Formats: sequence, structure tokens, C-alpha cells
Amino acid sequence: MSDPFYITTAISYPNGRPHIGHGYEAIAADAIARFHRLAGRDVFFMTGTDEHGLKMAQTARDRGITPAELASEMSSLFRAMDERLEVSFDRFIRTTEPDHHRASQAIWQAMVDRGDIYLGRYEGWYSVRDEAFYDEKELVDGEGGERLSPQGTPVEWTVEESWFFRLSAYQEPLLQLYREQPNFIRPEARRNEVMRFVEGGLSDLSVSRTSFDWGVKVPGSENHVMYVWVDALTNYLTGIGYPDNTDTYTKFWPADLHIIGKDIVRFHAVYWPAFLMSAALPLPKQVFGHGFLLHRGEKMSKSVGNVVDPLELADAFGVDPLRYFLLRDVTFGQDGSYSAQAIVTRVNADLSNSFGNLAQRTLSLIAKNCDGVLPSGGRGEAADEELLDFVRGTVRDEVPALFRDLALAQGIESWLRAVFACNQYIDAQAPWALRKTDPERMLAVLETLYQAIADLAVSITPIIPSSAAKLLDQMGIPPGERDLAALADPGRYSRLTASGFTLQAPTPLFPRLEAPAE
Ligand code: ME8
Repeated sequence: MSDPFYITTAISYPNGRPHIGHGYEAIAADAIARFHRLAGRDVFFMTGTDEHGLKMAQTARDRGITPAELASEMSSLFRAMDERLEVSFDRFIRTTEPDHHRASQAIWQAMVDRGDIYLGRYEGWYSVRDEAFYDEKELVDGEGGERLSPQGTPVEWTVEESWFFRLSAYQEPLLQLYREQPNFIRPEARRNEVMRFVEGGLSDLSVSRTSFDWGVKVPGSENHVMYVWVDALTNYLTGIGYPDNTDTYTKFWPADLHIIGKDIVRFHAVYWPAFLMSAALPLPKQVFGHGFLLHRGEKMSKSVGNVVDPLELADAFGVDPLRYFLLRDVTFGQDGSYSAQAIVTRVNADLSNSFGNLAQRTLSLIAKNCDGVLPSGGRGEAADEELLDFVRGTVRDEVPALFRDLALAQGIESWLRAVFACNQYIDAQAPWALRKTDPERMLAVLETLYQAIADLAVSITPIIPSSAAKLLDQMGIPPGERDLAALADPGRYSRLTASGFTLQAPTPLFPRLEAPAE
């Protein structure tokens, strides 16, 4: 394989346990990574934890442990969440790892060499919660008259010696980037926000701290640690081998896609490309800011008590149903709401009643009426080719085009239309009634359905990987024939029937979910 695709998620703060918002981002990025593997690309998928910064230091102090202990404990929970949710990362990076310190110091040095780092005094409004400085004009008034950040978090007036990055010098190069590469920031609404922000003028950025030491040391200035965002963003380089000119680095940089939440678009679409321009490194091709996941329309927060543990949801509904729901019901790029009831309704309708039932009915009929021998040589009719043409157009062209464009929910809808077409066909043809009346016709109908279901299972693999694999296993589809290239191979079915594979009585893939007692 020679067509590299490098995709990343944000790296999460491990100062608390992962919540479903983290799970959502990991699942979405995973579906995209899996889709590109299915399309034959050589994918590197990275995720991980962002372990430095004041917030980590403070949480650790509150708990009476060291920041390193806190980071290790929580990072392992993020990793366990990813593993449970079938997130197929190639590297799980932790920013406390030695190679990451080296990479961060290397990009810092490159920015120094460019003349973009200078020593100054920082005075300004700092939000510990957001790990960000804000301009006076950005602050809002709290209910008690106190100053708050635009995110509503407390800010403190902070004065310290600090290294600065000459961000102001990058206003014009950044605007030019957004103009020349309109897809650099997606979706469109996020791009517009960023352009307005940059057009408003950029102040230089304070990029080091002396008030605490939990971070990457500034080269040659050991009493300073880097502002956590400098080191956090650099993870995308570390993970593939920077600063060494490894094969992985030359193959995968620049990244194809950074998947992040809408709250951190500014860091990825303004600071990150500016740092890279300064360090004379190529820029990532795209930053996609997804929306926030709300619980029954409300923001999740510890005080409201509606922070949901992704593992509990996976236990309650199953991993694939949860993945399917999140990617189908939330339009990627927009906010979305979830509730137990919405998950149950969606999964029962689409997976149990439509796709699962279609597969179950078809495979049971072949197991029972054909003794598991894959049907062939029946009497075909025009309706068979019509259905297969429709399904093939969907799985070969329409779904891949939508997934490639990150229109995940629309891709799933397109897939589902093909599932509905198969259900209409099976109801119209009623193969269960043909065994006695017209066995030749029954064979053709079951063959048509078998081929359609195998294609549909391959096509939906990025969204529901283990259920799709289970179905394809049951159907005898060899592991090497489960990608987009195989979907275009007309000889597949005859090879399978010639192989002598016999189908066992199938087990249902998607048992109906019960609505929970709320
Ligand atoms: O921001 N719905 O870490 P983080 C959807 N360490 N996504 C959500 C969400 C929600 N309710 N809540 C958070 C950080 N996210 C930094 C990133 S990257 C170099 C450094 C998303 O743990 C959030 O938008 O606060 C972000 O993309 C990711 O989860 C990690 O958030």
C-alpha cells in the first residue's frame, strides 16, 4: 500500500474520567480511519492523552497525588475506553513520553531559529480551566459581577516572565491559507468564525510559564515550561517520529485530517498552522471541528450530574449499536443530543428490524431450504438485477463518496435506503413461499439477497465493525474480500459457491433493545 492517510483525534486531558463526548470523538475518527482502510489507503490513526499543564497539576494536588500518578491512572482509562469502543488507533500517545518532550523541544527550537520567540512579561487574564489567556474584550460578566472567560470559566489576572511567540506576524499568512485552502477548516461555520477572529488582529502569544513545572522544559531556559498547548499540538508530529526523518514521518506528515471538537478549533486552525509555518514544516490538510454531544439537549456537566460514562452505555446497548446511533443521529459537524430512549428507538428500527432481520431471514432460509448450500443456477428475473444495481451503486459509489466527505450520517442513510430496498424485494418475492411452488425462482431470489447483504455488510464495516465482521464470517466471505476493491470484483460470488462453503443456521446480530426505565 502506498497511499498514506494520517488522521488524529484531539488528545484528551486525563484530569478526570472519560465521558461520552470523548467517546463520540474517538468513534467518529475511528469510523473515518476504518473507511479509508476499507478504501485501500495506508492509514495511521493516532489518539492519546494531553498530560501537562496547570489543570493536571492542580487536580493532582487536590487529590494528594503527583501529576504523573494522576496522568497514568486516568490515561489508562482513556485507553481502556478506546479499546472497548473498538477504536482502532495505531498509536496511543501520552505527552509525558520522552519522545514527545524531544519533539516539543525540537519544534520550539525551530521557532527560535526563525526569530519568532522572544522574552517578555506576561500580564493578562488567564483561565486555569481553559488553559487559555483571553483579551480583555473577550471577557464576559458573571452573575455576581466577576469577570469570566467567553466559556464562562473564572479568570485570574496573571503577571510573569514569559517567552512569547510572534503570532501577530502570521495574520496575513493565515488568512491567505484560509482563502487558498477553503477546506482547511471545516465545517463552513467554523471556518467563518476563525476567519473573523484572525481578521480582527492577532496578539503575540505567551508560550511559557514559570509558576509551575509540570510540563516540557523550554530548551536553554530550564525554569520555564512550555504553555501546554504548544506541547499538546506537537503530539501530532511526535506520534509519527518527528524530529527524526523516519520513514513513518516522511510518509505520513503532513496529516490529512485533525478531528477535534468545536471548542478547540482556534488552537488547531490558528495557533497550530502558525507554529508550523514558523518551524518551516508543512501544514495539515484539514481540521474538522465536530459538534458537542448533549444529554437530552442539555450540556453535560458534573454539577448537573448527567455526565455519562461511555462504558456504561456500551454495556447497556452494545458497542456497535452505540456507535451506529452516534454516527447516524448526530450530523457530523453539528451538536447532537442523545438519550437512552433515542438509542433504543434508532437501533431497533434500523439495525434489528431492518438490516438484522433482512440478514436473519435470508440466511435462515438458505440454511433451512438449501441445506446451507449457497444458492446458484436459479431462474433470474429483471427485479434481481435491478436490486443488485441499486445496492452496488450505493455501496460502491454513493456511500464511499459521502464517507470520504465526512458526511457520516448521510452515508449511513444512503446505506439504509439500500437495506430498505432489499426488504421491499424480499417481501415482494416472498422466497419462503417459493420452496414448494417454484424452487428455481427461490434460488435466484436468495442468491440476489445473499450478494446484496454481503455488499451491505462490507459497506457498513467502518460504523459497526464487529457486527459486520461477525455477519461476514457467518456468510463465509474471506477476510481478504472485505474492502471496497472486493465490492467491484464480479467473480466473488462464484468463487464462494465453488469453494464448497456451507452456511450454518445464523444467530441474530442485533437483538431488539428494551427501553430503559429512566
Ligand atoms: O481539549 N461532545 O481535551 P479535552 C463532543 N487536551 N466532544 C466533546 C465534548 C462533548 N460533550 N466534550 C469534549 C482538550 N469534547 C485538549 C485537546 S489537542 C492537541 C488537545 C471533545 O479532554 C473536545 O472538543 O477537554 C476535544 O476535541 C476532546 O473532546 C478532548 O477534550
